[in-house]
Amino acid sequence: LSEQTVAIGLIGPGNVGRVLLEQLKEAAQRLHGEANLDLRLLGVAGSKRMQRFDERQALDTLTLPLDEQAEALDLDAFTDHIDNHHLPHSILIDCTASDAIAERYAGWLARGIHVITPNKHAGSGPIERYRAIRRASQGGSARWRYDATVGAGLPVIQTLRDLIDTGDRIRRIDGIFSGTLAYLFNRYSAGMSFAELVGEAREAGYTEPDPRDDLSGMDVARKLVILAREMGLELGLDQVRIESLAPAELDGCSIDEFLAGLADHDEVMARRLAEAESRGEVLRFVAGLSADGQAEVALKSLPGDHPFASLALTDNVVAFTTDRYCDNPLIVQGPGAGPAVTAAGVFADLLRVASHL
Ligand code: NHO
Repeated sequence: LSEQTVAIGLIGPGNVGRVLLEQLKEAAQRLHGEANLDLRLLGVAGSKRMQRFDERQALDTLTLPLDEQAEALDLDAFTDHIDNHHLPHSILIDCTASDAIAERYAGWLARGIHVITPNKHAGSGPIERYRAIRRASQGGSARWRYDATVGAGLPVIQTLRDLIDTGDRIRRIDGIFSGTLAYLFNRYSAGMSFAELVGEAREAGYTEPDPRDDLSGMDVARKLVILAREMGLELGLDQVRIESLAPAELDGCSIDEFLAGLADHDEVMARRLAEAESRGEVLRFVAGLSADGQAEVALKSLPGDHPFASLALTDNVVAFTTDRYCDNPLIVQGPGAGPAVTAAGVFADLLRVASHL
C-alpha cells in the first residue's frame, strides 16, 4: 500500500454528498497517477440505511439512492468498517445537516479518524462541544476541516486563517454570507412573488435542507459564529442579533406547508422592496462581526452603488477589514451556494488533509 491510501466513509448522500462522490470518481484516477493518492470509498451512510464496500471500485459501482435492501444504519458498525480496514488513513465526510453526527466528531478524531464537513452544527453549536472537538484535533494526529461551511468553495476560512497566522489583526468582517438570500434579493423585483423565488432557490439546491434555516437568518448566524471562533472569540448563536425573514407562525409546520404559507407574506416583502426602491436603494441580507464580538445579521436597504449591491446570483461577498487592510478591505467574492461549489470545497479540504499525511 502506498502511504497515501485513504479509506473514506461518506455520511449523508444528499445534494452535496452525491455531487462530491461524482467529483471524487472523476478525479480518482488522476489523483492516483499524479499525486500518488489512492482514495477508497468504503461506505456510504444515509439517515436510515448504509452500504459498506470492500472492493476498491466502489466509487465506480455505487448507485444512489441507497438500495432499499441495503442494511439498516448502524453508525458504530459503519465507523468500525472505515477505521478497521487496515488502510493507513481514515476519513469520515459528514454531508448531513445533523447535530447528532456533529456530536460524534470528538470521538472520531480521538480515535485518529479525520473529519471533513460542510455541516455547520459543530462549528457553531455548543461551545463545550466545540472545545472538545478542537482539543481532539489539536491533541492527536487527526484533522478537522470545515472550510465549506462558510462560502462553500470560496477561500473564506482559509483567508481568515492566513491573515491571523501572519500576524494581522481583524477589525471587522462584513458581507453577504448566504447564497440563497443573495439569490433571492438579486432576483427579487416589483411584481414577483418572493415565496415563489424561495421555491426556485430550493429546487436549485441553494437552500439548506430546511429553507427556514436560510430565511430565519440562522444559517448566516452560524457562519458568523464559525468565523468568530476562528478569530478566537467564543461567540454563541444566542449572542448574534438576528432579523428573521421566516414568519413565526410557520415555525412548526412541514417544509411544504411553510413554502405554501410563505405566499401569504408576499405583500409584506413587496412593501419593503417598494420602500427601498423609492429611495433608489436595494434590499440585501447582510452580516457584520466586529473584533469585540458584536455580531448582527439583518435585511438592509443599501444605496445602489454600495459594493454589496451589485452581486450576481448566489454570490457571497466577504470583506475583511484588518490592521493591514484598513482603508480598503480584503474582499473574497463569488458563488457561495449549490451542490457543485460546496462539494468542491469539501473535496479541497480532503486534498489538504491528504497533503499532510
Ligand atoms: P440534503 O440534500 O438534505 O442532504 C443531507 C443528507 O444527509 C440526506 O441524504 C439525508 O438523508 C442525510 N442525513 C440526514 N441525517 C442523517 C443522519 N443522522 N445520518 C446519516 N445521514 C443523514 O442537504 P445538502 O444540501 O446536501 O447539504 C448537506 C450539508 O451541506 C448540510 O450540512 C448543509 O448545511 C451543508 N452545506 C450545503 C450548502 C449548499 O449549498 N447546499 C452550502 C454549505 C454547506 O455553501 C452552501 C451554503 O451555505 C448554502 C446556504 N443555504 C446558502 O448560503 O444559501
